[in-house]
Amino acid sequence: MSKTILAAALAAAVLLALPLEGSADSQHGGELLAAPEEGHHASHGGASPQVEGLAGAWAALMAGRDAIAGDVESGALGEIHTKAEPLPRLAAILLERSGGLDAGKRARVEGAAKQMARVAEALHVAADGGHAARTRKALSQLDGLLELIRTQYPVGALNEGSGGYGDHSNTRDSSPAAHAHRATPAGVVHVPPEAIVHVRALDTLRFEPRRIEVQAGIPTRIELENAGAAEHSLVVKTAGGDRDWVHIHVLPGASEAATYRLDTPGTYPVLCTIPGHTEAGMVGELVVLVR
Ligand SMILES: [Cu+2]
Repeated sequence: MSKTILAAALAAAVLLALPLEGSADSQHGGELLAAPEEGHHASHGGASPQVEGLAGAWAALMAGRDAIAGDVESGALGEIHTKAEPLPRLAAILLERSGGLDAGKRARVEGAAKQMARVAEALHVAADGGHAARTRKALSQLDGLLELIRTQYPVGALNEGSGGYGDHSNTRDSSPAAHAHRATPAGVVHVPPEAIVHVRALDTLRFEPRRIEVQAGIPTRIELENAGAAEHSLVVKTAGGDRDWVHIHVLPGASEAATYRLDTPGTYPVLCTIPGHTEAGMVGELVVLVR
């Protein structure tokens, strides 16, 4: 990787970061979605969840999701109905607090917030009917919506104590804040990259290039560009397989990146973890070279 290319890429990233701050036209974001029906929730005795700010709304959504996932995992479907019910309202609250997003991203959050009602309904119908497999499927749809929502925000905007809007490049970091509902990929570091690797995800369910190389111990920015119309990810598991070493998820037409330092030389499988993609051959190789 030449230093010139690196410098140019970093300069571009800085330029891309600038427009974000001023893009808010948008104390009107909250009007896009009708106010939730409080009475409906009151009838189930549910108190309003305490949610403060954008991060609070997101945390409440994720807490709800995790509670449901725990029940799905243990097969205790009895309370999923109650747990799923606040989700659409929480998504509406999140949207109301998303005035800083540009119109396109806010529209995507709005769309996902609307679908949240349908998915919450599917969850509770499946759970009430005792259909574990259908409940699981609805949960994965919920996860898809949450992921879609998450990726509309700059890094940190959904996490408390962070800088919020305006301090990010347009190519968002898939680092810890961005993957708040997952474990942080083990290889992520927060230092300036010394090299860049660019990978394209194609709708032919291929990575291009299929083989990527990084130098052991060198902080390397891994960029994943989605050139297709489907979601894709680039995931490398740790040697033990229990964690993601690298995990970048990217929506259609977007690019995502994070800086990784991978210290253990070797050749590791790369997977796209979007359902069906690995099976269809969307795999590759990550080679960590000895320095
Ligand atoms: Cu894929």
